[in-house]
Amino acid sequence: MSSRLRKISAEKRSRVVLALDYHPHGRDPLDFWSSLLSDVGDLVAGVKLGLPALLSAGVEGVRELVESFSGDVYFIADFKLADIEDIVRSVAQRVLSLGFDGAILHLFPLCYSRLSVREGGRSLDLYGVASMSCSSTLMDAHLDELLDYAARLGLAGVVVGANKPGAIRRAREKLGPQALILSPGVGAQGVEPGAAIAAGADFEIVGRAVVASPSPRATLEKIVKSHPPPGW
Ligand code: 3DU
Repeated sequence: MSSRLRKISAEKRSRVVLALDYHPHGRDPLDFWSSLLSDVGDLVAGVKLGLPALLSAGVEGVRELVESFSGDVYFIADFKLADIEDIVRSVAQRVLSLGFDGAILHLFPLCYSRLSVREGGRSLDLYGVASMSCSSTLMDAHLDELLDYAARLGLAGVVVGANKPGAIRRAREKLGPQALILSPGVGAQGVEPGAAIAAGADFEIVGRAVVASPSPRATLEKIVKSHPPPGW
């Protein structure tokens, strides 16, 4: 369970996790994402950075972005880790050192038994990918097993595609109210804002619909308004 993500979400009354993958051609990515967050940071509870951000801004660029905004934004590293436990743990440890609050890993390897990662007084929240927004994946046939595994590992939550409301409902049924369900696929991938929350997700992950919008703030305001206010 992530109390920090819920706390920030309640303060800002936002259920949006902004995915920073895209930057306009010719713009310095760090500069673009920093000015975007200065403009819309009050409307987002979390920010998700993955390989696109790491490869374009570099490790030091990512560290700088996280350091600059982590006071009131919850940062999730989305490297969709899928490896043996020792490697996943050592990457997660470095992700925590970079200042991230949470990290996303794949569940399908079934390689893990104890993944908790701490440093000083901080610990990393882990989210497992239980279902993807691609129309059909091998994971779909194993949803229950992936959810059971996430529960056994005591993860903070799971990622479930916003276009799969049945999978979101199933995740909620199996994991209970404390687990956080993060749903990508809203906007650019075709799912209407609010649909995943209506099915039982806690947060909608939105990337290009906001980041590539000519008016990101107005777009985000509309998305935030489409959500019921956080009840935590
Ligand atoms: O399509 P968007 O631009 O809103 O970005 C969606 C983000 O969510 C992007 O970072 C992608 O890597 C992530 N994601 C999915 O889109 C679908 C999944 O099943 C898992 C993660």
